[in-house]
Amino acid sequence: MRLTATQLADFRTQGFLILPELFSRAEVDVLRAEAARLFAEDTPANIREKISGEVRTVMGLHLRSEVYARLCRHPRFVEPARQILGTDGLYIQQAKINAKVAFTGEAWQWHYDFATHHAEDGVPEPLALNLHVFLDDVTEHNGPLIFIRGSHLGGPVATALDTQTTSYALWTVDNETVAQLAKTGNLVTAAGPAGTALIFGDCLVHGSPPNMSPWGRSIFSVILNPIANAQTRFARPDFVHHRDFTPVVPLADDCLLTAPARVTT
Ligand SMILES: O=C(O)CCC(=O)C(=O)O
Repeated sequence: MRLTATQLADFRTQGFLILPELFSRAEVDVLRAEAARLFAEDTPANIREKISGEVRTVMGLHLRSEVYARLCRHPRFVEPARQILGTDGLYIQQAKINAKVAFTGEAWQWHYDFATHHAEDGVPEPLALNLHVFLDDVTEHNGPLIFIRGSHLGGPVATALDTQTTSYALWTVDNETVAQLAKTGNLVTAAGPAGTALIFGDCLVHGSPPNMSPWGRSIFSVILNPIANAQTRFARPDFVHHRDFTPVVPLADDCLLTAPARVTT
């Protein structure tokens, strides 16, 4: 799969792409069935919400599941990432599902990914790409991601470590900066049916509100980073920030539909 010249230009100016129907209903069904098994596991790699105790994030996916190991190497993710970054030397920096359980799923504060991966893991430059696929229909009601269009254009903005708001420590952007950036870029809700994909850059400011709707929301995320830009600090566990810099090699386009069920890597 190749991005068009228009998509590449949009990515550069907006900082993100929304790709409807990148994955089929049959592929999403495979991912959802496997996700149910992973959510039920009792492991430190399943991060729980501060208030409800429900699973908020399932981390280290590619180490726990053949299906998700394949998704991280899916050509519909890897080829656009190679195209945007201009290199085939990419590795898996992080692979997770972020869930927001109906009525109780908590927020993700305003942030951009590089701030945390730079401060906590010593990633040198804001080059990594975050690639998502919706495992549920995502609407304005069930806690969608919200992007500030073009908020990456001036480079990394100031951040501070927030260990209080949720159970997951994050370097976050303050309200004044968000207000300033939103004056220029405005806010864009990343919504769409299950199977929709997102690609966004390391300095794009984004967040998501709590889910007070009766509909759950799960989104898969893989961050691909150039091997030449790998972490220089190794304090966080492997399932949070992955330490294997082996280059991702794209698999066959039907790799999800041919995946053996319930086999761990
Ligand atoms: O799942 C969400 O709502 C937020 C995800 C996010 O901020 C990220 O993947 O960087």
